[in-house]
Amino acid sequence: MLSSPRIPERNVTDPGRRRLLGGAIGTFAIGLGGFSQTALAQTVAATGTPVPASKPLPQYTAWKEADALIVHSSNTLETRRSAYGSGVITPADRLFVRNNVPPPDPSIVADPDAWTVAIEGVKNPRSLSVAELKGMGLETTAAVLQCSGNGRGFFPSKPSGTPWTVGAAGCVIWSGVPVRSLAQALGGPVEGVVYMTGTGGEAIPQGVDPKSVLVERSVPIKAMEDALLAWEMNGEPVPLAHGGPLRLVVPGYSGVNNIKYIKRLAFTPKQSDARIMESRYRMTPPGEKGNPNQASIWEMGVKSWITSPGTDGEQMKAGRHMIEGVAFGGTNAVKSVEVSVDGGRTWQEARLVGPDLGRFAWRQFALPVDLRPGSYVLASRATDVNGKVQDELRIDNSAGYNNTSWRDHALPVMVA
Ligand SMILES: Nc1nc2c(c(=O)[nH]1)N[C@H]1C(S)=C(S)[C@@H](COP(=O)(O)O)O[C@H]1N2
Ligand SMILES: [Mo]
Repeated sequence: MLSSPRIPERNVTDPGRRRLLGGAIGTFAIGLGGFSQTALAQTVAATGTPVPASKPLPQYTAWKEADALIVHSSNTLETRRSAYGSGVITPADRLFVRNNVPPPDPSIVADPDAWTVAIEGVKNPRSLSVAELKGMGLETTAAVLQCSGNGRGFFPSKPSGTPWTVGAAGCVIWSGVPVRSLAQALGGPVEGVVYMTGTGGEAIPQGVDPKSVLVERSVPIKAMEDALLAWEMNGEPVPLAHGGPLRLVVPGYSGVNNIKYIKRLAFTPKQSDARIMESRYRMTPPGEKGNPNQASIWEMGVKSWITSPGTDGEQMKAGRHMIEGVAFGGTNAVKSVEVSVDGGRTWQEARLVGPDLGRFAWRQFALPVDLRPGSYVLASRATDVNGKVQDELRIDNSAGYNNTSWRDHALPVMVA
């Protein structure tokens, strides 16, 4: 068997990994009461990589798999690095959650077809229900959903915000009406339109400046070609936590542009003046304030990381291991992925595994390696179809956005 160079399509039988998910992580999932200091200390001693603690799941995500997630706060849940599994799609119950403000009342998903969205900036503007949208076009797109702060936890400057490492990302399948079909059905965008602007359906608290809390983002109008108004995620109605009843999906664009519970979709000559657009989610140099002249967080860069083995403190034994991970290129497909076991001194080409779900999805990669006892630094580096190689180093910025550094995502492991 081992002499065969073929890589199995999946690596579901790795007993070490199963044990970890059922054992060590299970201990933390009981909640803070069940948190075992001894187990954590042992894990740290074995690998130097602590398994982060977690809080109980917030009510609107109670259906999720607690063992697979790190709950940072009621509005921020991260997928554990060891919980991505070997399949290309991230199951809904393991997918990260990020809300800038608390989500709307769960009653909005009781009758999804009744939700309405106002379409503006077209020749014939009007409000449409989800039931009506369902008759106007259908497309299914697999796309990586990634928070722009994913990888913030690797910034030595410790920017404020959730210190996500790799788990504010997933690859999900969206079904809905293409925005381009919708725009066409309403007479097309009016003259002078430059942006597509989506507005979230969260209630604005009384006495608060709406611009300071409104989740409203503008993306270049060209993004309309691939965008969807989606009512299904991974084959089920979009759950409240992920933007149901209706979500704007802008494939290849950073998470914040994918507006949940969308109430308004407008074709606009200018960018939104909401704070989340004007001064936040910008590549702001350290120490400076955000402003509209700095690059907005739009398209994602080429990026990859290893998901197994050796993640979340998993102990590794000498012998053959399948190095596995995920790689994506934002709006471009991934062409190849290289893997290193010596921190990037030497690289070997990995195999792309499993179905290719299109340029916005991620690819799984795998490389079998024989590891003798010792210490290693496992790293991966993706290249997209345009030849753009994943960055070695992060670009410093005040909020810790867009970390695509392969060095930051490298994984030190001890093999016994
Ligand atoms: N209406 C609305 N849409 C939103 C947000 C929000 O707070 N409200 N958060 C954004 C951010 S910052 C991210 S990373 C993604 C997270 O999507 P998820 O919670 O489905 O994983 O949703 C985006 N869309
Ligand atoms: Mo985000």
